[in-house]
Amino acid sequence: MTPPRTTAAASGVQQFEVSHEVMANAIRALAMDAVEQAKSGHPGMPMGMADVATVLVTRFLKFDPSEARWPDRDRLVLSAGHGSMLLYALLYLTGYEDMTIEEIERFRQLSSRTPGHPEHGHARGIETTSGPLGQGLANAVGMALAERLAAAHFGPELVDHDTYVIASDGDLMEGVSHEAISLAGHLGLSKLIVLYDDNRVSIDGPTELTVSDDQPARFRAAGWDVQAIDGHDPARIHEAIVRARTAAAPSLIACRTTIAYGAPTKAGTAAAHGAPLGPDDVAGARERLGWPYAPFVVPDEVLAAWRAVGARGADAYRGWRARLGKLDEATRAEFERQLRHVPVIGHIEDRGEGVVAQQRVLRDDACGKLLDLGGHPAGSSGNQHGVVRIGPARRTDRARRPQVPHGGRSASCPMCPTADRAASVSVFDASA
Ligand SMILES: Cc1ncc(C[n+]2csc(CCOP(=O)(O)OP(=O)(O)O)c2C)c(N)n1
Ligand SMILES: [Mg+2]
Repeated sequence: MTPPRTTAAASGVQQFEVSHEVMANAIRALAMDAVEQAKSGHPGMPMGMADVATVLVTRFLKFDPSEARWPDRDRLVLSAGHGSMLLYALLYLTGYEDMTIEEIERFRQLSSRTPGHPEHGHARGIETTSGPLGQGLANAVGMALAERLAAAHFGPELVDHDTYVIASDGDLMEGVSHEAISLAGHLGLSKLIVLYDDNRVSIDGPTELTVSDDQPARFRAAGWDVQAIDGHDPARIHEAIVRARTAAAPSLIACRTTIAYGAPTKAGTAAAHGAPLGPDDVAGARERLGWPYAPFVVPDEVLAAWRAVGARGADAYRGWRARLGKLDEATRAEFERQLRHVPVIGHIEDRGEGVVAQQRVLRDDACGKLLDLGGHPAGSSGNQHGVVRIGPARRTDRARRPQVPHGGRSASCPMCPTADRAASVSVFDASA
């Protein structure tokens, strides 16, 4: 089959020469071929979510593969880490240097950049390690919160990005996701968008075997904006993301999909969750999807269309660099300090009783300086403001950890690494 040359979706938004369907099929083919070659992996999820991912990445995601750590890039977190080939295919197709076709061919092999579940640091573009279900979503809530805080400090010229999460049934079953969903709703993290692979299939069969939660209702109850769509309809996916990006609350888009979309016998079944499709279903999927190419071959025009998507972010990156360059020196230094997680050090005045400051500061007795905790130090409820009390310097060796009262934390100054010089510093609740 020759890939269709036109394309424009009903909404008139798609501008590429290769159709949405063909671009999504490139993801499906790479996923099924890589899993087949490795003789292990999860082809179903990438094949099911290929349409959603294609709409998101080709039309919305702000990123630049040659500047993978651009601080103001949109984050894309694959919480359903078992579907790692979805992410690896996207990184390869959009042109991240680390993710070559050879790495895709070495999926799940020792020392490859393409382990079974994504590992942060193995290849640029992998925002966080995921695999333990639920955690990616929780990490993403943290990322969205970090964006909110940084934007409040530095303004939208410098910090203005969205955090997208691809999550599966298993992610939403995990308790950790519940707490994270609750917090995101409470804080109104409106730039967080969860694309839920609502495929009604999990590891052992239909989800009805194990879970009866009304997931959209659960998110609604936590204050989220919720939509439910056909996850194979590009126009609906597009509309839903447009709405989610302007919603005043975090957004859940429940995308009804078919696991292993295109596979003749395994689509829609748990058999496609975590095992190769097998040669018959792979051949059948090639036929059904209209993808006649050999394993790991993405035709030049299809790859070029994907690479054009990757190249599109360079202008936005350059614009951001220019704005960064116009900052005054102190603001820029502070921005860079926060990016590098370097603590603030500064002298403080002891106001007697050992109570010296409220929130965000720690003093280390060994050097008499303040450490920036970057948050509420006592970690307690709103009416119990954290305060710092400077105690006598104590040894902080393994045998004798400093006593930390309920609601407190202790820390040593990173500038004073010698164990017997490092003072213990406790953070108490003011009300304690
Ligand atoms: C915390 C945690 N528990 C168990 C697993 C093992 N596990 C991997 S995938 C999966 C089921 C996932 O089902 P679903 O999320 O619906 O994915 P799909 O079959 O739709 O791809 C499980 C239980 C895991 N990865 N993490
Ligand atoms: Mg599922």
